[in-house]
Amino acid sequence: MSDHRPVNSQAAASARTAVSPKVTRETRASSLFLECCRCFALPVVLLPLLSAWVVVCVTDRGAQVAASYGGSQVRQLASPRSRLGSLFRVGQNSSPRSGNPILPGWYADPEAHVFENEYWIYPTYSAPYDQQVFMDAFSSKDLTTWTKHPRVLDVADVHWARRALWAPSIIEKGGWYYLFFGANDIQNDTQLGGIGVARARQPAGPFKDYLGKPLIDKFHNGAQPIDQFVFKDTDGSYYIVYGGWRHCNIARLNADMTGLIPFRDGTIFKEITPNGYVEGAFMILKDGKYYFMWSEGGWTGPDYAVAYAIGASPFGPFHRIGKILQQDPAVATGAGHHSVLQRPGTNRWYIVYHRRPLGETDRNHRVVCIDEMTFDDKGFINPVVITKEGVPRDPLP
Ligand code: FUB
Repeated sequence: MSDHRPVNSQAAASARTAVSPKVTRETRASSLFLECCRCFALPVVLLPLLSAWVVVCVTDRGAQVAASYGGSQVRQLASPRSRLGSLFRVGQNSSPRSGNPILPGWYADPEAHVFENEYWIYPTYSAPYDQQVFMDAFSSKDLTTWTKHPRVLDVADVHWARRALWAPSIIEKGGWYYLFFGANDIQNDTQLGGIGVARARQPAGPFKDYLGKPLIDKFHNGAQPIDQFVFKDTDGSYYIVYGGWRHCNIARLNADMTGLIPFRDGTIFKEITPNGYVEGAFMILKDGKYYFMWSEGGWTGPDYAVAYAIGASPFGPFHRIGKILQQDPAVATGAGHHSVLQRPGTNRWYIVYHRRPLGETDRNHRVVCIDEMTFDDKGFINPVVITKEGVPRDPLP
């Protein structure tokens, strides 16, 4: 075992003078070698460590730059350090989403509104025609949690309606909510049925038959009297746009919603059918332009879809621009018969529509979904991306 106790310098000096010159030369050489090793060892060991540190820093910075363009997904993949930060931020900032479908059960043809500071959806109960004898409504404060209002309309309160209650459209005027509905799926002018009106003091109903008979009970211009959409124009006029069997008409409603006012040329129904139109008419007015939308294809199949046109007035002419909503084989099929909702006071637009779960063969299995709808900088509607996640929570005050 060697002794490492310190020695005094005098003893050390006499010890040095006691050794031979050869030994001294060897000793000097070996201590020179050791000195060199000390000098070079430090960089040799430190250099790789230093390089590794530089690489980590540069990679992390690159990841941060990428993240600012590409979002947290890029950042998560690029750097473990960033991944922690990103997960934390997502957890902190993300709101719950609506998910899709947003309503429980089988429903179709949803019309969405904001009434009395709540979101409302009025859909068709999707079932065999003889079971479609009522309508439910749904309300929400934030698009994610929905309250069901059962049987806001029931055929028991509409003596001429007995089945196929379809595609509600609703407007508020003068403290009344007017709910327009299709009933009976008439196939010709001898059958009783068509488009009726019911009204209530609250959006949750109960809605009672207003006219005691249908508002439109015949085929005009080939249009089956179903699938109505009612809206107020900028001059205060109210219009009904409607029609099945590949024809679409527009007519003007009178002030108390009890009848239709002839146009200047004496006609009551003007056909505005665009190319490809099948049913499910809907219209919005944005930046002075009338966006007319409709459903194409067959509602029982996967190809059901929504297309649109833009016109300078509610009468068009409407030239088909293209599809905005359709199936995505990875998400759902038969996406169609929609409505559009603008979050009041914002530029956020939502499309509310029905679609069919993947692999579903029952023609009535339709579910109500919501996704974002956006416009490009020229005002055209961007194709909707249908999702399973739906939209973020969007609370009303
Ligand atoms: O839901 C009944 C009918 O199916 C609607 O009237 C059509 O538009 C189609 O969605």
